[in-house]
Amino acid sequence: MKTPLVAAALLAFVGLGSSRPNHVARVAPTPCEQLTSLKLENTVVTSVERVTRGTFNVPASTDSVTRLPAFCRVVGELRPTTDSHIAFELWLPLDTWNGKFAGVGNGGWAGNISYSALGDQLRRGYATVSTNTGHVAEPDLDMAKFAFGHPERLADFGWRSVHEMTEKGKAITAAHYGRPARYAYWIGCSTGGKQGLTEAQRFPSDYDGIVAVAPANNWARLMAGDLAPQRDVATNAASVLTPAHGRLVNSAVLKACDARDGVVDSLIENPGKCVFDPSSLQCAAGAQADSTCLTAPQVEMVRRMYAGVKDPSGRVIYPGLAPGSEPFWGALINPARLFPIPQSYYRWIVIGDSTWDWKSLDLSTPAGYAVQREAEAKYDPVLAAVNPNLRDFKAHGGKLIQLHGWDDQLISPHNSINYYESVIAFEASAAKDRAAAAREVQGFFRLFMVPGMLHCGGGPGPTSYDALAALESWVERGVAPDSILTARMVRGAPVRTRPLCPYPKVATYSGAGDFNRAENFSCRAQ
Ligand SMILES: [Ca+2]
Repeated sequence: MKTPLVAAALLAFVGLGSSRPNHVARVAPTPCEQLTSLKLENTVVTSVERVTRGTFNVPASTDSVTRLPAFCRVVGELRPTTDSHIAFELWLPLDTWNGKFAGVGNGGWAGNISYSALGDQLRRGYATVSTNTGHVAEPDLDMAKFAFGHPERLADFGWRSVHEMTEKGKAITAAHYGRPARYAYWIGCSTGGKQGLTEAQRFPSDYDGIVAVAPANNWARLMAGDLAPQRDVATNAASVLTPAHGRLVNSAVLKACDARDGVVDSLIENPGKCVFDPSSLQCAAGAQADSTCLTAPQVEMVRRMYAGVKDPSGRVIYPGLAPGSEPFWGALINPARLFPIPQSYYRWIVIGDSTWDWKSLDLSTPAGYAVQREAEAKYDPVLAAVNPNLRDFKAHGGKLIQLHGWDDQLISPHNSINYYESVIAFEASAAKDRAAAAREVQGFFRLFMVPGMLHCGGGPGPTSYDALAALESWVERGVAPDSILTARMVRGAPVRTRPLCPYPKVATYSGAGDFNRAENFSCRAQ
């Protein structure tokens, strides 16, 4: 058997760092059935199968992934530490390979293979890989239980599993086709967006292009940002906002800010510039509180949602949600159905006590904030992806497209702006002026804010876009995205198109023509 030796040679070759080699190493392809015999460090290929075109039924689930081309399904486990059990799946197109490799991301605390995302990339012709990040998902408050007493599993989730699956996924891909992939791309949202930024920061030669949507990259502070408003409504019934109140506030916000962008279309192109005072909705003295006005505690709650979570000195430690997102706040502050991702984090990782009451953590007190600071110091090195130094990624030739919905109801859109600005500030600190630094960053990293988009997709705006196609053009043909076309689709047809603009530019109406057509907009700084 010479296959293992060939694989070892290829792994060494791929491991040199560049996924875009000048000399394509061609060796005899390894058929699907023989991929179990590959010898890869800390890796077991547990099964392979040829899957015929059509529908793939997700294991242990009623879900299915449809319209797939035929592929070789590689199932395996990565064991970089003695406590690591990182499941991965690599899907290799049998007849439709585009010569490229795509890693796909996870959501929340992960714990599952992202089958639907694998299907998306397989349909495009990619050899594509996903990992469960090293644990099997558990529900609700137990989502983060996997890390209790298992620091290596937390590291697998935090940064290691994606790098491992990428390295080994590339090696298996190269062995199967007899040559390495020409380009490698990352596509992920939320935790998947964080995973993409983690790769750019820690393993800058893993990917040539990264799409990072709504990244949960400022992890410890995001947990604080999502916990604090939940605590507010859980401990003070007077601050609860019903869906009717959400709609009430949204109507007033649109009245104040919709027309600011020159188009009355129920969309706010730049919520960062929207000035709205919720006290304008406060019930008149003596009036019956109902869904047509807000009580004083409700006004205060609306203010908190926009302002974000603050430390005891009043400094914002995680930004709030944007004007326009109010109808969707129930995802976070519905006391009947709270959002467990941060509660599970504090319970199992920060406090480490299954009997701990998450409502006892008041971040606005010195004692509560001390818990937060200690957790940041301990876990940001494992879980966060906030390093503004992307120079090695840039030197590798990497390109990064980050997107964030302005109506995101779970992760503040301002967090993406803050990260983007931090990368510019880092460059500017090297004795350059800010404008020059911004231009330099635009050469490899662009942020696109998406008006009317919720967390990872959907929402009232035009939210159907193809960021990967824009990234492919940038990486493979050097065409930087000056805008990305987005559409609102109704029954498969576009009813509104707009350009998404590289921040800080905003889609600006020309003043004439149909405002539902992108050609009547241009990207301009405001
Ligand atoms: Ca508007």
